[in-house]
Amino acid sequence: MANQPAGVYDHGAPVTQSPTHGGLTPTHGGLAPTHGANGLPAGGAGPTAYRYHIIEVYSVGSGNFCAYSEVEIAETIGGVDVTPSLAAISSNGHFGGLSTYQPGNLVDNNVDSIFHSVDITTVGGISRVTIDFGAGNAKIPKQLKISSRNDGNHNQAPVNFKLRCSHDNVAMVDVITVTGATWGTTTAVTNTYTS
Ligand SMILES: [Ca+2]
Repeated sequence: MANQPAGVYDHGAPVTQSPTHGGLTPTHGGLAPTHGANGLPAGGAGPTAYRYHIIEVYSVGSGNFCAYSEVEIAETIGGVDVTPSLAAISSNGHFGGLSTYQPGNLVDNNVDSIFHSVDITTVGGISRVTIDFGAGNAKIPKQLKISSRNDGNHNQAPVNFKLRCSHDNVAMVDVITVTGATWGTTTAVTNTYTS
């Protein structure tokens, strides 16, 4: 610098540099995204676990009341029922507000205790039972079993219904859709559905 006139500087030939991260590849390479928009599964992403499992019933065999005795959910076909220890199961209305008809009766492994809805025409035509597995305890909805009542009103069992699932109880995805379920003419029939 001392030998150069003021205001003139020799910067030398331009230096060609490669990017400083040269040679490094992304560390997440090969991982595919497991979720689509809104946290719901992208097509073909494989089984997804959900905190909320919701049974929505749109029609029953007879009348305007929906009643059934048991719900079981398993994470694999033929797998263990994950519902019995549940503390959080709710509905959009059970008959008379009576404990005899509360939704918790669906997960007590007893076909003699039932969930019995309010008149579904008073709740938008949908009886909804929501199972909340709790934060950090999401379950894969692979298999659903529903059992009808163990008495003469067994034809109150769901005919058109869905198992819907959600991470936040707001955005729902239809997991199982059943149209025209049949329950035979006997009591406490168990039907099995898979996703
Ligand atoms: Ca029961």
